[in-house]
Amino acid sequence: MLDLWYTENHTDNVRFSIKTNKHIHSETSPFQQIDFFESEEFGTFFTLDGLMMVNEKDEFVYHDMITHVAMATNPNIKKVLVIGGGDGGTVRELTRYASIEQIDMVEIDERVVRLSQEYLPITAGKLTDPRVTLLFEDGLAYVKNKEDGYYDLILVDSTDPIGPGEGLFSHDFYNNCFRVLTDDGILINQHESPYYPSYAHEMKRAHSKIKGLFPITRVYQFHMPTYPSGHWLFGFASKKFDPLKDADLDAWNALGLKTKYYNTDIHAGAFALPTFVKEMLNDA
Ligand code: AAT
Repeated sequence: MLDLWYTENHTDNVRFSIKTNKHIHSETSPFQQIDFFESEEFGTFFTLDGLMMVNEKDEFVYHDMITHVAMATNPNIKKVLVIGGGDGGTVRELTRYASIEQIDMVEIDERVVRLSQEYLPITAGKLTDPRVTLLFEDGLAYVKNKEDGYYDLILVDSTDPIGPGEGLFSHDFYNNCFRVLTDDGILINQHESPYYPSYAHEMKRAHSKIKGLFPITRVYQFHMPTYPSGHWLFGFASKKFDPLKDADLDAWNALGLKTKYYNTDIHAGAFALPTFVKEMLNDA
């Protein structure tokens, strides 16, 4: 029997491989190369331009952490914008909150959504929730044209800053996010990884831009087995709420949501960063 391995470069000197049973789908969309695979260890997974985006086994870590930290900080969030996130996992977690009234998802590549609906119903299953509006356009242009003070929460569930995701790491983009957020709005953004220098460089760049715009800026971490180094970060930027001082963790627990990674101990713990990460962020 032939061994079929999916391999991606995490750096020029480090590779990560997954044994696969099947290469289910491959196409080049107008924006990127899209591939879906089936594997024993990670179930179905898909890659964009040769980088792991989502798999059935560890997606809960990422989607819990992008969503619940902000939702526990401000339980009154009603209007949410998701940028990217075509697999639907972030939207799935948001739809669990009865209090959320509107979820707009702006994804540049409709093909990611349609293929996820076909092959990854585990993440895409809630994209048909009546509160969800799908918009297929560039998130950068979307926030540029949106009116001031509209969203309570923006979740930037984007690819890394290469290819179509590049603009979602620009000063212009973060500035427009600030503008379209309400006075107590929160922005969660892709913050890359502190470990390998090429990723740490992007982390610092993103952080320095956001630090100059929002009064409250924090970074929190989680364990993502299939992302480079397994050590991944999101940025928490906000106009009013501090994720540690202002979070109503008892109120979040009272909602009774069952989660597999996030809990209110993790909420506090995730903001405790290793010394080398703190130093890099202070320098940023
Ligand atoms: N839920 C985790 C999945 C992703 S995929 C990120 C999505 O961002 C992709 O579907 C991609 O098409 C979309 N995207 C990229 N650029 C833009 C843009 N400019 N506007 C709107 N959507 C965009 C995240 C994986 C993170 C991987 C970290 N290594």
